[in-house]
Amino acid sequence: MREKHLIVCPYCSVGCRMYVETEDGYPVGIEYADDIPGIPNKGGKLCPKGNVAFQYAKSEDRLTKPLKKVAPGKFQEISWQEALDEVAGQINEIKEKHGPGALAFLGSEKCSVEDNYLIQKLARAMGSNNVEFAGRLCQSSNVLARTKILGSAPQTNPSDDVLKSDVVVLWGYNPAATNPVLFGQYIEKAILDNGAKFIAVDTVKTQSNKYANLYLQPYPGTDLAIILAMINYVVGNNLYDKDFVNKRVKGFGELAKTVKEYTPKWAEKMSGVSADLIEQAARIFATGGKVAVFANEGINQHINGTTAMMALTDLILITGNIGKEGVMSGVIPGAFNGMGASITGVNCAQLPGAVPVVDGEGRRRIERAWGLEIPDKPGLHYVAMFGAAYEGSVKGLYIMGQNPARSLPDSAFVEKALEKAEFVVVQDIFPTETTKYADIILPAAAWHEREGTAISSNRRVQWSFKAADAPGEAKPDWEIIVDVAKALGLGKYFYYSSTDDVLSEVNKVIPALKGATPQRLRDNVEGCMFPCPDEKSETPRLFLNGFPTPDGKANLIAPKYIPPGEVPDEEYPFWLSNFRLVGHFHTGTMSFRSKSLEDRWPERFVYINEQDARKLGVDDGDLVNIETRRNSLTARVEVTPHIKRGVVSMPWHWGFNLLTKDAVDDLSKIPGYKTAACKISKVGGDL
Ligand SMILES: Nc1nc2c(c(=O)[nH]1)N[C@H]1C(S)=C(S)[C@@H](COP(=O)(O)OP(=O)(O)OC[C@H]3O[C@@H](n4cnc5c(=O)[nH]c(N)nc54)[C@H](O)[C@@H]3O)O[C@H]1N2
Ligand SMILES: Nc1nc2c(c(=O)[nH]1)N[C@H]1C(S)=C(S)[C@@H](COP(=O)(O)OP(=O)(O)OC[C@H]3O[C@@H](n4cnc5c(=O)[nH]c(N)nc54)[C@H](O)[C@@H]3O)O[C@H]1N2
Ligand code: SF4
Ligand SMILES: [Mo]
Repeated sequence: MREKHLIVCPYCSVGCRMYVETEDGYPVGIEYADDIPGIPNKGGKLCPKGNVAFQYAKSEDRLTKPLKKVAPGKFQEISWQEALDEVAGQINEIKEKHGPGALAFLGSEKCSVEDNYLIQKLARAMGSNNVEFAGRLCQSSNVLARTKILGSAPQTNPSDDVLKSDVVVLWGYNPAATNPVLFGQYIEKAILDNGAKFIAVDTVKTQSNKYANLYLQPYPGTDLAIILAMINYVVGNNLYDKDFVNKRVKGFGELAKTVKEYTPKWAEKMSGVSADLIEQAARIFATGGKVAVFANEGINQHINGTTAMMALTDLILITGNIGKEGVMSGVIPGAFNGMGASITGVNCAQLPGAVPVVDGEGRRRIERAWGLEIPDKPGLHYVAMFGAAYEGSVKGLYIMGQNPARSLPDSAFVEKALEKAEFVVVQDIFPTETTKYADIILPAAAWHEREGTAISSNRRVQWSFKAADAPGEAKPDWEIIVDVAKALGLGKYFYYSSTDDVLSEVNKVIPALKGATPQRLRDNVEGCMFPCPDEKSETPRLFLNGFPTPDGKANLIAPKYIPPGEVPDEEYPFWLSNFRLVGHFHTGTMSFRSKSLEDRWPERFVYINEQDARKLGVDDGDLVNIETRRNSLTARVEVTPHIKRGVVSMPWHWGFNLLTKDAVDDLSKIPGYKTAACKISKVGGDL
């Protein structure tokens, strides 16, 4: 029998919808969801990954039974009962011997709202705030910057507001590759059809940036200098929005004083972008009309990422580009449920609904709802968990839907930390570089094999329906967590027998999701934009009547310049950065298993500027060794005019994090992934 089932795309955060066609319960194809108004991909458009949205899950090496490590690298199938007994026994023992702080948990942007809500509740029920997900590696800089200044972090306006913008800014963001349907449906149309002015800032001249009116190409990690100089120019030339500043923001005087020294000429020296271009960009930003700003990993993932995002938020505020129709800014969680994992409190310092762990009143409200005590001190952030595992204070790791052995910086160190941990549980759909270190592996159902909620980067809460059965004994993540909790003796708090039960509790605990009920989401497949205070309403635009701060005003922060993390020197003379390809996703566990993607994007490469290539004596297709202070990797050369002299950049999907340094931003604790210093030498052989 042929059927079709509506799912949310399991890749990026645009939240596109598609039907999975099944024949006798087996997925056979994707059909466009062109009959649903209101969804991000209305009209049915999909990108190369969306077109093969379930292909990875049909791979023959899916995990189908619980596995137990019997010798290094050797695993044996065991029953679910044995697995649950083993997991609960070890976790309880670690807690008894070493206290709850010796346990650490990871949730995932690859799992549903329900799964993530439960993993953080499990951590807290065990007495530990050590619970994180890749949001720390991804958006934490912008989240912190905007929370401090505006009181709220998510994207401000619906995506189609971009069609009403006069200026579009893409800053360290390549949506043609990373959020392709958002790019095609809205950003490209705003630029090409509506004639919006377009400013792009990126270390690589990408596909997204080809129509830019102004293209700024900084050295990695120097964006902060450019933003400070733009503020300097806007303030110095009286181009700021006085009315908006008077009515809606505080701290202008201090900001104006601080940026005085950060002139465009100074920023030219720091960033390698001419003062003239910086001034032009500032003028357009301040006087060009309504501005839509999309800023992402090119700014976030630096040790000065939070400060740069604070400066950018200041610039948006003093030019009055927030709190109205036709503008846009805010965090862009990257993976399909990054927003959902974030709002459910998979965060060592935040409880569900972005309640700080240290907010006594907020914490007690959640404690009452759960009937559990929550530790009142923040736990360990993502990178610190692995440092603690290495030095021995974290002994038990429960990892759901993360591949830290490849996604964290300095992978060789992370692998040592995983090896040292006493007990590691990994709940995944495939064997990965991380499962190698697991003591117990729990097989999970893939996204289209279960139902659940996902939230797009545009705050759209959507229901995804079950399309097919999971292979073997694999189970939905939420069900596994409930079974583990029961085995740990926490059954009273984990009473759920369906995803509806979990989402109903989420509706009660997180005010912004109160009205996103299971019934509403099932009946209205276009979903709703949170905050949804009740079942009838949603909030397309934020801050129309003030900011969620005590007095309703935004608090400008006066940022000081912080240089990039690792800069070139005589021994390591090149700047090294990295980016994503449209055809691959993160550490590749999914996209490498999709034949059509793997065929088109087969291997690691490095962009090298034409003049550098000549000096190094390398040509297109040659192999080079890229070496940093941590490690080295071989990559195929792609000579290009689209990167600055002295800078090289690579996609990070193929083991790139061997090269990166584990230094983090002091404020947000995001790793400074996007800068390193390297040396390059030509090599023979093959990849
Ligand atoms: N195809 C695909 N799509 C994805 C993902 C994926 O892995 N593959 N991942 C998803 C996730 S989780 C995320 S977070 C998003 C990320 O989405 P993006 O932020 O678009 O991702 P990146 O390509 O890592 O970085 C964006 C751009 O920053 C540039 N850049 C690097 N260093 C600097 C710098 O110092 N300054 C400036 N100005 N630019 C710099 C890079 O050249 C790149 O073009 O993508 C999501 N979508
Ligand atoms: N150098 C460098 N490193 C980076 C970045 C960068 O730009 N440069 N970006 C960072 C960013 S933004 C991010 S978001 C992180 C991503 O870091 P990770 O989230 O660790 O990376 P993924 O490869 O997406 O790993 C997700 C895991 O979930 C599994 N999975 C998929 N579906 C399911 C499911 O339904 N259930 C379960 N249980 N598991 C599932 C996959 O098999 C995979 O093992 O990487 C970070 N690392
Ligand atoms: S743009 Fe993102 S959500 Fe849409 S089909 Fe592509 S990967 Fe999926
Ligand atoms: Mo991300």
